[in-house]
Amino acid sequence: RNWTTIKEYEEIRFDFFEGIARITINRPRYRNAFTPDTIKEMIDAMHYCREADNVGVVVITGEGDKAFCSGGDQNIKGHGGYIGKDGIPRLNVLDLQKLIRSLPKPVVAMVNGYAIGGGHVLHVVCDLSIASDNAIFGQTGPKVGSFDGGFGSSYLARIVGQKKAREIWFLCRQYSAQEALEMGLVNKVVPFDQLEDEVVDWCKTMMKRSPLALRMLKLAMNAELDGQAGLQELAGNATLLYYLTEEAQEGKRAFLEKREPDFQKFPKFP
Ligand code: 1HA
Repeated sequence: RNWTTIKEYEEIRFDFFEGIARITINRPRYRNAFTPDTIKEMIDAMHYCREADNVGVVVITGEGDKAFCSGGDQNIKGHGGYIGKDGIPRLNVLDLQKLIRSLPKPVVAMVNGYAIGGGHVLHVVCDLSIASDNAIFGQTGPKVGSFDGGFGSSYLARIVGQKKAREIWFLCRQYSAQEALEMGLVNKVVPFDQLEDEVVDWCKTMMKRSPLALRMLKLAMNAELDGQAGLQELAGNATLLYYLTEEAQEGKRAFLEKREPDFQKFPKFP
C-alpha cells in the first residue's frame, strides 16, 4: 500500500492513502508514550484532517508491533503535568481527546499492541477500535499516581458498563484483545499481520456511506452523553443543514434586498 506523507513531524508520522489519513505515534523506544510535543503534533494533524476535503476517515495507531500507546511519558512527568520542550507542564492529551470526539468524520483506533494508561483512553475516545491479537488493554493510573476521570472514566463506563469500568480502574489489570472484544471495548480482533488490511477495509466501507449521515450520527451519539457541549455540536450541524435550504437563503436575501422575507412559500413538513 502506497501511503504518502502529508506532513513531516518529529514524534509522529502522518500519512495518507485513498481518503484515509493515518496518525502514527512514533516513539517505539518508549512503547509509544506521548509527550506534550507528541500531542501538539497530533492536534496539528487533527486540524488538517478536519479541513481536508479529501480525508474521509482518520486512523490513529502506534509504530511497531509492541504498543499502540503507553500513555504519558513518565520520564517527563513533572509537577502539574507532562513537561515538553517549552518547559511548561501540560495535560494537553485532554484537548486531543475532545478533537477526536468532535471531528465530524469517523476516527478509528488501530490498536497494534499495548493500549495502556492515557494510551488506553486514546483508543476509548475513538469511534471504532480494531485490534491485533497481541494487543493488551488497561489503565494504570492508581498504580502510577494518576487518573482520568473524564472521557477515560465516564465514556469507558458507557462502553463496558459501570462494574467493569470500576474494575479496570480500581485494579489496574491488563486485558487481552479477546477479553476486550468480549466486553465490547473493541469492534474486532485480527492477527497482527492482517491489522492494516482490516482497518483499511472498514475505512473503505465507511467511505462508501453518506458522509453527512455519518457526521450526524457521530454527533448525535456524542450529544446524548456530552450535555450542553454535545448539543452545541449537534445543533451546529443542524444549522449547517438549514443553511443548505432555500428557506434559510431567503432570510439572508431579504435582508440584503431590504425587504420583508417571504418564508410562507416554503413547505411545512408534517
Ligand atoms: O493518566 C494520565 C492522564 C490523566 C489525566 C490527564 C492527562 C493524562 C495523561 C496521561 C496519563 C497517563 O498516561 S498515566 C499512565 C502512564 N503509563 C503507564 O503507567 C504505562 C507504563 N508502561 C508500562 O506499564 C509498560 O511499559 C507496558 C505495559 C506499556 C509495556 O511493558 P513491556 O512490554 O514489559 O515493556 P517495558 O520494558 O516496560 O517498556 C519498554 C521501555 O519503554 C522501558 O524503557 P527501558 O527500561 O528500556 O529504558 C520503559 O520504561 C519504556 N516505557 C514504557 N512505557 C512508558 C515508558 N517510558 C515512559 N513512559 C511510559 N509510559
